[in-house]
Amino acid sequence: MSAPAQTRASAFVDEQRLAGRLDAMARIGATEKGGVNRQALSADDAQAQRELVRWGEALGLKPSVDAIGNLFLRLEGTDADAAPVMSGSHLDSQPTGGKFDGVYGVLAAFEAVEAIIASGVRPRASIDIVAWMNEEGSRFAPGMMGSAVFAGARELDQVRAVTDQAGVSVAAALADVRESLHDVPERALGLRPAAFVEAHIEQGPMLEKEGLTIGVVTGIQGKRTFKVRVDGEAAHAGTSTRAERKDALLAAIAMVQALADAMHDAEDIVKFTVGRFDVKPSAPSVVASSVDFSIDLRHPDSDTLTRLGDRIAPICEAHAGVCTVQVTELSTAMSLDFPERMRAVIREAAARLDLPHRDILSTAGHDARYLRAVCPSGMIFVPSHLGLTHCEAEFTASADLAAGTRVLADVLAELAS
Ligand code: HGY
Ligand code: MN
Ligand code: MN
Repeated sequence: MSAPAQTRASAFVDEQRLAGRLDAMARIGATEKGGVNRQALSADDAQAQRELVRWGEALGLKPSVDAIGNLFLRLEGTDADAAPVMSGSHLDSQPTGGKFDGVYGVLAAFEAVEAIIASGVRPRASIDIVAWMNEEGSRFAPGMMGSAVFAGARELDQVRAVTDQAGVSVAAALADVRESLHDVPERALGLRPAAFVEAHIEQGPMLEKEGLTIGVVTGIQGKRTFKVRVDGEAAHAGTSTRAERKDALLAAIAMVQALADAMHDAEDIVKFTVGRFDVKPSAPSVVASSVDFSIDLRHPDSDTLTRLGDRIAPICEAHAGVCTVQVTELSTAMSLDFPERMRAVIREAAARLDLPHRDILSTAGHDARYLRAVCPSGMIFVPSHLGLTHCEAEFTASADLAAGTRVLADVLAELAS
């Protein structure tokens, strides 16, 4: 029997307070066009984490960080032995990211906990608000490093050794961020939560198109990421003949075109993206000596994802010509479903609040992917205007953000009771 409406935590969610915190975070790493560039383990990321810790301590929450840079704020429950319920997302953004991707889930969890405190209900299990390290994977690839190491899906030292394009390692960047959070105690890796719930913007047009407020996320489509290195030979643009050239750029272009043709499906379900394409030495009068490019391949059907992903290396090799090519798979994540029990808790909370909702598959990736392997997990979506995301025009109405937070507050209160 759930609590009557007037005492439910959702009744204490404050839309303006949430909007104020989102605006404050949006100022950290703000871009000129109204978005954010707050990449993982940057000074802006550190500043956002410090701000979150400051807000948390003002609320009496206990901050901690783990060895891979995940940040936690704990509301102590009455039963210290009970596994905590966790909720959150990520503070890091894409280089020209929006003001809501990730940070909404962290601040919705924060607002939900503040509402639970205001409701006067002391949860039995502790509730941990979490900001996962490097979900986006733009500075350090692949993404979701924090949640993957937390869940034991990636090895700590292997992740700490990854470097960005300037040659800075995760370990070195982590040390800088840790320094700025030097007064925050460390917690051990390997803790297993009782449950995890992530609120997130849909990053697609469906909820808005159908006039709905809440998405009960059924699962996440599969994703495989690769990096491709094409090596040729630098040569003079005026003196070297076509016959003697080893032009890495022309070989890489042939590979990308052949891959795009192979991944093309009439139903437009396959998502094939080359987002990064770095030419060296990138000089107008020098034939390209090397090209590094990224591949992000996604599909809801795991067999199709496997079949298409396995074609990538052979296609690159077949179009290398006189150059050489090396294809490295960075991450392999098959499609997954969230447990029906978690979907039901979210669906019932939305229904109790009279919020129009539907089941929805996530075509974007989220940290909940890794938590799903270690505890019952679920996700709550709110609409994205025109589905715009991973761009500065990303927008979600304040009332929708608050509605998703109300659902989250009741779900967390129920799971932690
Ligand atoms: O790429 C993704 O799906 C996530 O938004 N980082
Ligand atoms: Mn995200
Ligand atoms: Mn994202």
